[in-house]
Amino acid sequence: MISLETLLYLIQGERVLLILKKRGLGKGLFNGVGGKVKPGETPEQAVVREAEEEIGVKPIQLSWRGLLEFWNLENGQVESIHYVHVYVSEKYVGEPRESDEAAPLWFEKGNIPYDRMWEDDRLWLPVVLDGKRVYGKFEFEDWKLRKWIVYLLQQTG
Ligand code: 6OG
Repeated sequence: MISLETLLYLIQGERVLLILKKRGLGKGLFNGVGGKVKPGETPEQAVVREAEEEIGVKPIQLSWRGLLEFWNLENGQVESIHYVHVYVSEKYVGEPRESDEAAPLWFEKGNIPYDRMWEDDRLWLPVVLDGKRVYGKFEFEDWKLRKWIVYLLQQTG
């Protein structure tokens, strides 16, 4: 199964909004807002829809910050591949609120709870929060991170 997904980090000054996922993939972990891109949607449209659904906020300016590939292997076989477009937004309408899916919480950029997040996040999120763009490929075997590579993308314009 190959799926196209999104991740969004809302930023307010030195703070970042994470959500505690209450169900689905990554339940019990902090992550950005996001989910699968539906047929007919662009990743930007999907991430705006997910922000509205998960925390009741409408991003009005998105900055594309990277592409991540997550390869999940089980018993040596590729089970799923997730292509995830990453965005940050400093401008949005509404106040983050809890939903069935997610509980939002602000963190200082220097105090991100990496020990309660996916193992890959500490490898690329600091770079994104530093204003840069990344490409990363991460191979998980039985949900443990086994191999990874992260490139810093050249800034154009
Ligand atoms: P739903 O299936 O809940 O969308 N996602 C990951 N995020 C991180 N940081 N690391 C991973 O490594 C991830 N795998 C998936 C993408 C799943 C959400 O979880 C993200 C989506 O925002 C394994 O609709």
